[in-house]
Amino acid sequence: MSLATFETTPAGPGLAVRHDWTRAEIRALFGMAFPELIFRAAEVHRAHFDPTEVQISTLLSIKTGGCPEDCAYCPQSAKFDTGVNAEKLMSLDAVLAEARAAKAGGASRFCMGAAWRSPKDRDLDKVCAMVEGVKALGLETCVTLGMLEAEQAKRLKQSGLDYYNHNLDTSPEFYGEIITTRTYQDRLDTLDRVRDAGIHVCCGGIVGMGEGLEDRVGMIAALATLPVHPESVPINMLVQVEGTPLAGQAKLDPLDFVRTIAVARITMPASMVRLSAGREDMSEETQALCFLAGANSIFYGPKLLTTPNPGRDRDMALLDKLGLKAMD
Ligand code: SAM
Ligand code: DTB
Ligand code: SF4
Repeated sequence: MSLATFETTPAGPGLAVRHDWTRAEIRALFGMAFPELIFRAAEVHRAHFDPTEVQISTLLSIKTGGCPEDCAYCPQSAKFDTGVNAEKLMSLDAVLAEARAAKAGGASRFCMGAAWRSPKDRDLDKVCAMVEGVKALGLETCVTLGMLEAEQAKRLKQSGLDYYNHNLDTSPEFYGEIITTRTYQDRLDTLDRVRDAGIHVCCGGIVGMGEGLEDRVGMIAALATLPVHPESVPINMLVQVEGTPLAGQAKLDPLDFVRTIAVARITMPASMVRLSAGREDMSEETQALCFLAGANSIFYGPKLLTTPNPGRDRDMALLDKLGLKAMD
């Protein structure tokens, strides 16, 4: 489909939520003149959201390191020597103390991550108790625990879980270069189980892993053609960690990161688009362009799961400078 056809989409630019995006259309978006692409994305953004609002989420690694998977980007894989030690699952009290602190710091959403291939049933009981406790504090809840069985997804739903994060990470073609211990189809199956259990889906990917433009096109196409768009789409810039196979990878041009955000916004107009990992090394100008291109969520607080994120003061100063406010 040519750009001209896209321009004449009956419901107007970006107002319709479509699931039939073709790679050709998505490629055409990536290939647009930068100002035109950003204008389109900003137009779609304001049709669905208040463009001056940004959701503030806090991340906590509830179970760090020692993961049996081989994701080439990840400092928590037991297969790479990254200096991240394997720890036990945190206690409920310790998690709730962190959640209270996150709320006091202005977060409205609390995301808990575990370095598992998939949760064991007895661990899932403990995570369900954490979800219940965090929700009782008035925070939105999200967990990322690896692959899930249908029954496990139902149990998480019963505990009140709002979102489950499970990323497709990249295009189906490039995926095998990054992960060999589970398949793209495994990921899609988990996403189906999460969706069927009635939990909101948080699903996105990583750029800057040495993928080509066509892989970024393929990643967005995979997300935007899901039968229901993920309600939340995290776009991560690879955080290069010494000891992982992707350390020393050529850096992606920040403008190509901004383009990926813009194309995610245009193709999934009603989803939250998260400017996720990679902000520690990102200029204020690049982040401002991401907000202009439709990003409306950030991870807030000095640590992601194991790697640094900008400090709270630095982020508050940036939001203030840009006139952006925290979403309730
Ligand atoms: N183990 C679970 C899984 O992989 O599904 C949950 C935790 S895992 C750390 C969550 C996501 O973080 C990954 O899917 C990946 O997209 C992102 N991630 C991990 N390491 C990263 C890095 N170095 N840079 C950017 N994103 C990263
Ligand atoms: C997501 O897409 N990004 C977050 C969240 N989901 C769980 C994780 C980023 C992790 C960055 C590497 C680290 O700190 O270990
Ligand atoms: Fe394990 Fe998740 Fe890291 Fe992959 S991304 S190695 S599954 S913690």
